[in-house]
Amino acid sequence: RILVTGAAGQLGTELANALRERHGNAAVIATDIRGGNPLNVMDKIALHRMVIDEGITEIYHLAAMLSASGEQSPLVAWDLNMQGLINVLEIAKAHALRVFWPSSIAVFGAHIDRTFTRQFSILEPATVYGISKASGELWCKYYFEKYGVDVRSLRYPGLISYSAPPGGGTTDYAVDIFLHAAKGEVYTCFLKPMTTLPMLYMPDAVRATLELMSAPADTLTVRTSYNLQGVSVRPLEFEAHIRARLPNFRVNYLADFRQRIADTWPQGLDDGYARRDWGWKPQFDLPSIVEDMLKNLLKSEPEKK
Ligand code: VAH
Repeated sequence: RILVTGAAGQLGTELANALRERHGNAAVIATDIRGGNPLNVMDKIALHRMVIDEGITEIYHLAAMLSASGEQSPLVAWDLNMQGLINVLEIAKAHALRVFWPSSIAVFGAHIDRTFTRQFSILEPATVYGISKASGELWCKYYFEKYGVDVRSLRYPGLISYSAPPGGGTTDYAVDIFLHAAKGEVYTCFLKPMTTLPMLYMPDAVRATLELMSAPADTLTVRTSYNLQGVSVRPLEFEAHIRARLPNFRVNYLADFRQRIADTWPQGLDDGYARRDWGWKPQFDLPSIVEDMLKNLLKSEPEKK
């Protein structure tokens, strides 16, 4: 059976649903720090008990604190992101479990080619979240090489989705902008209009994850974490594409502390290793993302009286 931690988050919600569709509801144990099936990944005993009691054979370990929240509580973010992962890797070693763990473009910082960031570039993250993800990648490679733990990882760009609200990410403006547009509200964007960031539509991110996890182990040549590129977009472009569909939509730009975080991140990634090793290819471009987001959000918006 499959354990999903952080299953109430933006990615966790969708991955848990996709895994249920693929393996059946009974095959997936979706947990989060709160909710019906509470699990604190910092509690190694509780995690171990759940793995044994539920007959877990695979863990999607998504519980973590994202970049913006992490900058508000650096040591809490470090503890959760690192101890949570090490607890999972230790239990995976003891029970020969397969593991998926999300990394992020946040592992990159200074001294890289930001427009086309290669798979093996210098990792010099400027956020605690990025430091924890860069360290986590090295821990994953260590447990793979030293103990044979089959742990796999993806460096996600910003994720765009409409089902679960994002929590504390610097790229979350790319979700909030759609939520405001669908409600007919003005959106105040916390990044400057020309801030280019790599983004990925959630259906592409979920498919990439399931494709990576079903690839034969001997075809994978990256055991830190695979770069993944979707579309590189600026807030101004989201605004223009949304306004083409909703002519009254307006955006104000008021950069905050998250601008400094975004300015350290890549604007586009070289995902050649993912394409070569397991056939990765995104299916959504900016127009189709805008179309699908608004179609789903407007469908659920009560008609303006
Ligand atoms: C964040 N959405 O903004 C996450 C992600 C690349 C960004 O890691 O923190």
